Amino acid sequence: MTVTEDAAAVAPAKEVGQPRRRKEDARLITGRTTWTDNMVLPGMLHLAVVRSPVAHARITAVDVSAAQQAPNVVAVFTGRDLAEEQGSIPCAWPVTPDMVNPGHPSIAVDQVNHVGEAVAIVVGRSKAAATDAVELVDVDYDLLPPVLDLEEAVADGSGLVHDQLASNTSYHFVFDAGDAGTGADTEQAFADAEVVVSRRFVQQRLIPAFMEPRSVVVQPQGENYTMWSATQVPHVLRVMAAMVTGIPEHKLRVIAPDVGGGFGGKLQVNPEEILCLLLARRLGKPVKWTETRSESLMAAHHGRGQVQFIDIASDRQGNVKGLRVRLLADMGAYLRLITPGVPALGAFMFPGIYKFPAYRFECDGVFTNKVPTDAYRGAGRPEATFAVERIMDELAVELGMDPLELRRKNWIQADEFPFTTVAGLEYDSGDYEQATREALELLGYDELRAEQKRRRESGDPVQLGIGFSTFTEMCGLAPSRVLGSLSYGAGGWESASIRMLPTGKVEVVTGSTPHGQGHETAWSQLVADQLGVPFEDVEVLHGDTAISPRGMDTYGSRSLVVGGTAVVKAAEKVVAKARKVAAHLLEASEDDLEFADGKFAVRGTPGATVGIQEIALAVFAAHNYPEDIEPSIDAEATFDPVNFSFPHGTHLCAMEVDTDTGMVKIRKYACVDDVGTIVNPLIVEGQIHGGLAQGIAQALYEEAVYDADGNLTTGSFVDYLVPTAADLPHFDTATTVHAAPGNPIGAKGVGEAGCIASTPAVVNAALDAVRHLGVSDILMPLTPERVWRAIRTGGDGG
Ligand code: MCN
Repeated sequence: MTVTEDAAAVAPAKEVGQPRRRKEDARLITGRTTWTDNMVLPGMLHLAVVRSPVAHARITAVDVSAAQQAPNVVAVFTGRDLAEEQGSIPCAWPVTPDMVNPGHPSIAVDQVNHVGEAVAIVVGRSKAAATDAVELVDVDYDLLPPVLDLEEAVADGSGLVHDQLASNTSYHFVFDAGDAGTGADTEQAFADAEVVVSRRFVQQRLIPAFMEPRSVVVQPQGENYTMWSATQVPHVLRVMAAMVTGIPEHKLRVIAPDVGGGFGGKLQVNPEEILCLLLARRLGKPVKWTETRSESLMAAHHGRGQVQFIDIASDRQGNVKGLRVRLLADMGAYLRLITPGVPALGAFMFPGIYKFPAYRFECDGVFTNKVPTDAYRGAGRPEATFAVERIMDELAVELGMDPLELRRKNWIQADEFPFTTVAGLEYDSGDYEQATREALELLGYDELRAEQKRRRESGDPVQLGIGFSTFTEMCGLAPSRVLGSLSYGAGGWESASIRMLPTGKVEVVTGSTPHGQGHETAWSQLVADQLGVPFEDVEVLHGDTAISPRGMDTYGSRSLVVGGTAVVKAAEKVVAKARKVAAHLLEASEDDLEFADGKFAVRGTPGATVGIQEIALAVFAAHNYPEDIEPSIDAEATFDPVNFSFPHGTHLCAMEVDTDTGMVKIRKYACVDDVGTIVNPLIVEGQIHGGLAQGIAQALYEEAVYDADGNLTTGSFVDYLVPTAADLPHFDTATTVHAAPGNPIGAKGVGEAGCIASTPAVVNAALDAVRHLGVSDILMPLTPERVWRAIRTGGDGG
């Protein structure tokens, strides 16, 4: 992969780099917008879903007669009723040619495979009527033993989730650097190594827990359908929904209005979206569905869910020689949009920032009787970062080395970029040493180490630990030719168009679909600089397939790097077109024109100027433009990156552990991230804070827990512990800037960085505090009970 892009094309930054407050926030936080559930359409019907209370069973009978008789119920359907038309929820990422996909009906037909799976649907004239009638649907189940544990699911003699399949394994994916030609033979490296450290880590299941629950409204108008959905991916959804339902794509418009968070959880084609479309077609009426919070926790896809077996090889001086990873990845009961691709994406990130000469990765995608997993902030990369940053600490302990010195010895040096890793990725730019130096200072490292020593020596019941995480990630998804070779339905390009309106105001249409990331503000900053127009004169339109017909949507921290670059490129074309009109109006040659601050000026002729905003009016109203251009100052551009972008950073956590009670408290958290050129530092800081909250939550608070029957016992926010601001420490954040060479802005993604980096820093800190008490691992989340037990028993607290 080669990285080339002309950085000179970008206009001087005036807006870019400013901590502009987000222009979208006023309407978002004062409720002056239309969320999907606010939509009320004439004659609208409401959908409620009958969900399975059991994890694994054959459906022997579904009696809907009482529900059908209930007041204000219009219709009740079972999976069998819709068997002909419901198709299968698509999976767009076949990670191996022989991947097994059992298919995923929107409503179960013969068998249910997880608690919360739809078994019937009720359509009512009101939400209350539909919801009440759900209680009247009588389903008989013939129970089957649930398959819940990943390691048991792949053991000989395990029961099967799908009994028509030969095993619970959907696919076996291997990346071997020796075979790929990107590294040495891994088995040999391990055979020759002086030191080998092996560990088993568990990535618990997490729930994306977005603030706005999933919600969808479909309006039929003759043969045409408009779907409003709280989705991250209106463009992808339109293509997939057309394929599943047979509704022609050009008859289907998908709108993602303002969306209250997604975190990967709304990167999906949901059964309920398909069902609303099918019902609107059958019944000829608008249909709405909005989930309750407990439905969301139970039936929206989960994230993570891996057991990781990881081996690291090294010599006695701490020069790493090889890395070997074997993963069991929990797919849940079905493959959803990119379920199998999530661990496969992580495959390329396990080597982290280190120069491993040999690397082998193997992953089994495993079915269990739980709700499917899929993308959750970081998708594969937090899991990989956790494993490598944890095992580096374990190796340091084994070698009796300082964990930072071990990292320093092995990480890629600043003068080695671009660097091709053993996993075959070309890291673009950065300076790990600089970020680490600044993070140590920000944390007050030396003082905290001294305090740790004092507490250790005095036998203080509250011990202090310091944890490291030095990370990079592949984001800015993605070069189409890389992504296209791995999946279908998703390329990595993004499109934008810009039109100057007659009064000089500017409409920017983007294919990215913000759901909390502030694109309206950041894109306005980019355009204001490029066109030299006021920030306030720019309006950014998005999330509607009729308004922005071409788009690949928002995930994988791709929007600025890919979508923002498309905006910059469209702006360049707008300026080029306006230049022709300016030359015509000023009766000058295009070559004699300079463009700065929104004005074209004739070089050497003071006073001969015309503004780009005036040009728009001249073209519209005065028909004053050269013959060889069309009468509009607009342009469209698509950008397809040649490489991923690789933000990096060093995160440090100082943690107090009360050895009497097992309570942990983050004493200080400092991080220095490098996300290349920063468009809006306020947004970037907010993104890092949000990511940190989620990464710390994985380490300390959140876990989707199932009981022995496969019931989700964390089915409400009383049990699923999403931290509030009060549970989190102050974050000391800073940035270094090493521009990305792969896009003209020089930006790298930031949307997932905090989430990827923070989890291992927190766990490493806790272990650093209690390792002298014989603790070498604690299962996440680090609840007081687990920490206490690990201290008492020396196990992992489980
Ligand atoms: N930005 C910047 N300078 C940079 C990098 C980014 O100013 N060098 C700004 C961008 O202009 C954009 C924001 O930071 O306004 C995030 O940009 P980017 O890193 O490109 O990420 P995306 O916009 O593609 O957002 C996706 C990312 C992901 S993958 C998840 S998950 C996530 C996240 O964003 N989900 C979120 N942040 C979220 N924030 C909110 N509020 N809600 C979610 O659901």
